[in-house]
Amino acid sequence: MSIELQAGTVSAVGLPRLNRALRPSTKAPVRIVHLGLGAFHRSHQAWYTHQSGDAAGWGIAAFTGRRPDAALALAEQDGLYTVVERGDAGDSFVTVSSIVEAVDGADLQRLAALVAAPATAVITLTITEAAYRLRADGSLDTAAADVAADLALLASGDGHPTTPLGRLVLALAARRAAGTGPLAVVCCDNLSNNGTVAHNAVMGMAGEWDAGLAAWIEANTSFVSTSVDRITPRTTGADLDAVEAACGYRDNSPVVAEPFHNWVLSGDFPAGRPRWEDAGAVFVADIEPYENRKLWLLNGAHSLLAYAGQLRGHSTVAQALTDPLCRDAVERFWDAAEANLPGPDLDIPGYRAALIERFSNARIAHHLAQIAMDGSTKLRMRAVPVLLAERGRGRSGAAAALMIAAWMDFSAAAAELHDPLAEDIAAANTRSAAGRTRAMLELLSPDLVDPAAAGGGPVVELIESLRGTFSGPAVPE
Ligand code: CS2
Repeated sequence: MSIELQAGTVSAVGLPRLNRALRPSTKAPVRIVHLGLGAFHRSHQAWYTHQSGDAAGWGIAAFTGRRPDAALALAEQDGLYTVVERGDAGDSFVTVSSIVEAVDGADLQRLAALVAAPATAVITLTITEAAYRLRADGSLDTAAADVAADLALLASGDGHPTTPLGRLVLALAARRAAGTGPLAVVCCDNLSNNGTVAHNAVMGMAGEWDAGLAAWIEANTSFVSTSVDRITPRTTGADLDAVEAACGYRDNSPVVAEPFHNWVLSGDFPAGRPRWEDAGAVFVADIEPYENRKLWLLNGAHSLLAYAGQLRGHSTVAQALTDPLCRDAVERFWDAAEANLPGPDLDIPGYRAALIERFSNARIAHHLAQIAMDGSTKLRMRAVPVLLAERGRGRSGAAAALMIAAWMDFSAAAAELHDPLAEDIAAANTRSAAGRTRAMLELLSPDLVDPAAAGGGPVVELIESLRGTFSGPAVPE
């Protein structure tokens, strides 16, 4: 959490702290375990669960990632928090009660006990795209320092892995040992085919540790794919005050989100699930078109704006979109993406128009710096597939290549880079022009530099020609 925690049970103006005594609410039994307690989980999956018709039967135990802060703040409020729905015209407030336990992610004993419990039916994940630690070819990067360290810890029987994958595998081992049967793992990170990605990452980790466990997971775990959507910027101190003024209580863990929300899911739930459809979730047989529509159009435009916009001196999505150079790049990228999305059922023109409206919501301060993180992982999903599809159709793919060129310019200029491949990127940036571009492309996808790749082929020169497009500030100083 980026907000400062304010200790105590009352606010500066004497308002009581939000909790279940103040706002009596059913404390549902834990049937969902979540890994990655952050703002997005609270504005999305926990909000959907709260809005389900059978919410009284489905409590969530949510575990943090690296730091315990979010769990500590929420635990002080018995798991209750406010979702501020921030529209163009104003705010509305919902007190959400579906999280019944907020736990420090390092508490692996509690995690194992809950995952092993017979009542637990679903594990949801928002652990970030980068946490799946996949190589450009889609397999688990067992050489990544934290993965290798966790594998060594698991092998030694230490029982305290630190990565979300290591912790999940350990907890699944506890379920196997307890004999409590199959369950669903629902990946809610922005990755294409995210169920398969989660499957491959978990199986990669489990397989290295214990072949018997890997076989059990294969037979007993349903990896559900989902497309998740709700713009959720970081909470600020001003948001805490807005909640206090509107709700008459102090909430140290509110979350601000746009009114729009969307959740498309595909897969089986062998031990049941909440009626998320009551809150608008959609269950489909083939998720790929929805996933690509969201990842390419929404997230692709976000990443393009994150790099191009910051190079031009903007700090939020809404600001960057008012810059004609950025807006034009987004529209051209959308044209390229649209040419590779199927049929009229997806209503791409309507989706694009809605995105312009959502991005222009100036009451949501969605910071480009937040979106710019972990670019090497995000661009594999957001730029590379459109670039390769365009080249496969005999076109240059320049609109998608421009996103990659902007990422490279941004990476070269940034004082500090938040990226799982930050060291490789820094090493690439010490090389001369074409060598640097080639090295950066290799980090995204081998197909971008392989002359024999289907539809791909070298795009080094194309990218080189696009470098510097956004290098001038939008407003001369
Ligand atoms: C954003 C997403 O930070 C990012 O990479 O593109 O978090 C985006 O806001 C969500 O996917 C919206 O649903």
